[in-house]
Amino acid sequence: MFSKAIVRTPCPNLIAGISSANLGQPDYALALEQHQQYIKALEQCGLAVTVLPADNDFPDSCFVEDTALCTPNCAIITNPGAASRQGEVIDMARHIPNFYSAIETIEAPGTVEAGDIMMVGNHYYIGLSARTNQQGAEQMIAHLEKYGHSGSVVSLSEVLHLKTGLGYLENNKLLACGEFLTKPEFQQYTLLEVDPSESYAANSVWVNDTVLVPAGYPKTQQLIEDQGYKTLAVDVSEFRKVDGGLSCLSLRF
Ligand code: CIR
Repeated sequence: MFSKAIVRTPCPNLIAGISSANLGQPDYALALEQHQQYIKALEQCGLAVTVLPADNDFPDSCFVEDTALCTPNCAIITNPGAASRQGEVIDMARHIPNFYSAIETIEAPGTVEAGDIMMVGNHYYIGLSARTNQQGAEQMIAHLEKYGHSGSVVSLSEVLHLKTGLGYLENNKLLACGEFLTKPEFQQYTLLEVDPSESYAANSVWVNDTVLVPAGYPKTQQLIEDQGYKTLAVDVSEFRKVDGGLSCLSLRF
């Protein structure tokens, strides 16, 4: 179970966030409203949410998930692979000591964005992507092992981050689409196959027995409900325009 979350208010420069979506620029006012609803959803799931202020120097800074990995035993500040995002970790590193005493960092030439990391119990799958490299993953695994966790790498080629295409819903159930459906390391889980027309909804998030699902993906919402989960649909349409999803908008621990 999680008890806390950290989010960061989107900044006006969000409209200049890195994007491959081809969906136009986010509507900033609507993004702020959706962010408020997102915070409410986390609170409804029982989390105490710390809201960090907007930082207009970093267009993608509301996607806090990428800047740190928060485990039960330690926090690891990442080194994002996207050059425009590397400075985001400086401010995050100032806040993490409010929650953790055991803190590690990923150092160049290693890069990691924690959207590439999926927690399954005590084990952490680390996607090797355009943003997370082998050296970063190796540093991450060494840090995790120091604190009693384990980690392993997963290759990926079709999506931005590992959790763009995967969502672990606890109870051995794994929401997956595309390339992840056939990877040998995930065959031990009950795979819940996301329809390709709703691949964005693979980034749904388990939070204390409720699954947050992006609004507008009814097949995936039904698929998850059919497994006995309570769901909460949250509209993140403006974040999708800059390749962001539900998980990216918070650190949950
Ligand atoms: C980026 O490209 O870095 C942002 N526009 C989106 C980050 C999404 N984060 C995530 O999937 N964890």
